[in-house]
Amino acid sequence: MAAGSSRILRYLLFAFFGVMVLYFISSSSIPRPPIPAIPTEGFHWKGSTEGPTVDEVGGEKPGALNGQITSTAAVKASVASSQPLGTAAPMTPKPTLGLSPTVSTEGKMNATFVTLARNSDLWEIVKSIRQVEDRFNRNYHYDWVFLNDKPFDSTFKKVTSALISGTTHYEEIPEEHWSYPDFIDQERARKVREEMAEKKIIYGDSVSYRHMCRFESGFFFRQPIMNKFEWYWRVEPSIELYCDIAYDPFKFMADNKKKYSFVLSLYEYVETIETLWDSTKTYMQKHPEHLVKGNAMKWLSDDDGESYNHCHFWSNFEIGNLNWLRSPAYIDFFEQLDKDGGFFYERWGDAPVHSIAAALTLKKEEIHFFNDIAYYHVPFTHCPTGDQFRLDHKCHCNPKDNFDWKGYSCTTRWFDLNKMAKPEGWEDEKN
Ligand SMILES: Nc1nc2c(ncn2[C@@H]2O[C@H](COP(=O)(O)OP(=O)(O)O)[C@@H](O)[C@H]2O)c(=O)[nH]1
Ligand SMILES: [Mg+2]
Repeated sequence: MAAGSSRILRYLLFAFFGVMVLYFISSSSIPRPPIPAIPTEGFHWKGSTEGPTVDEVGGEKPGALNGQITSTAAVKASVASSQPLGTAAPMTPKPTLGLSPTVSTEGKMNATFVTLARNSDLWEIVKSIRQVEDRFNRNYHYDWVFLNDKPFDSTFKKVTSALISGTTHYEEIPEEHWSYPDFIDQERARKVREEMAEKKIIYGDSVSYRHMCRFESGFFFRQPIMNKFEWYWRVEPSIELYCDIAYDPFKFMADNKKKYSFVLSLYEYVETIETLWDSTKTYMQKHPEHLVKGNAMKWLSDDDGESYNHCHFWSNFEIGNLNWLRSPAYIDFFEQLDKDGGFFYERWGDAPVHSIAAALTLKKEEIHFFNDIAYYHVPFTHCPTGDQFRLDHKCHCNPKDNFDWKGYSCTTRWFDLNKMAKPEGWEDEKN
């Protein structure tokens, strides 16, 4: 009896081990979700005061982190979603990581995008950022500087840094760069605003618009953060970029000795700059040493400098050299204008200010028309002329909207002054 039951026990034990072996073999072939390899905490956009930045934890290496992420942008995107991945449900779809493959950042220029914005501009500036990234910067990862007369809030920082593939910087403008200088008669300035409001001049009654124009004319390039850079590309909210930019415009500028550039030009609203040319003449008399031989004065004036024809480059788009803006030639110009008070007693815009300075203090060859940067800022479009060009550059603008050759544009004058051949088909786009 004892021998019989021990035999049964042995059979049972064999059967049990057999079942266990079969179970292990079959379960080891069940596919398992991969274990996420992304660190789960402590990431912050550059400029944040808490915790290490992506760069500090080595996120800048393309293809790092287990091959799951291909760029700093992707790291940031995953960080911005701030999902602690160790606790995420295994089947949750991953955020769309990795735009297209990164190119080498060797030979990158000392350059940055720069945007002046309010917190309330967030949902318009993100549209611009998305376009700049998709059309260009996702392959280059240039920095982006944000400037504001108030502190940027955490939503603004979080959303913009998640979209930008380079390092982002957020700076508050010092009060002395966004207020009335002591020599300005504020009562006189107030009366001007009332008069302009009655005449329905755009932004005529706005104080903040005047501070903005003065800041863009005289101070953005002198902010401590901007001193780190040599080149800037200005981006405003709600712009569009219509074509791929498959080369580095900063490098193009440097290689071709350019200092300032534009995509749209037009005539300024005369009521806003009645005495701007008088101040310019004072500057020209005081500082003949800054007037460069071979400059573009003929683009500004049809009578050798006696009067201004109101042509200006539209400065909501600019790629330029910061050292030129920081040069005595430019600073002396700004200071003359500032003392004369037209930022407040009229409504001088930074576009004619930058344009006049560029046309007087640079050689005309140092100013570049970026035909291949197709651009929109309400209400004007630069859509490159030529069907094949637009197809080759994957453009999505309507050629009918192109402003270049219309009567109110100054770009035809620019081509004529520089003896540049106009593209085939330009005459069909005149009207
Ligand atoms: N921080 C800040 N930025 C401003 C202010 N007003 C305008 N801006 C920015 O200055 C730039 C020009 O302003 P915008 O309203 O686009 O003027 P417009 O293009 O001439 O119609 C944009 O980048 C705005 O975001 C302001 O009061 N504060
Ligand atoms: Mg604008």
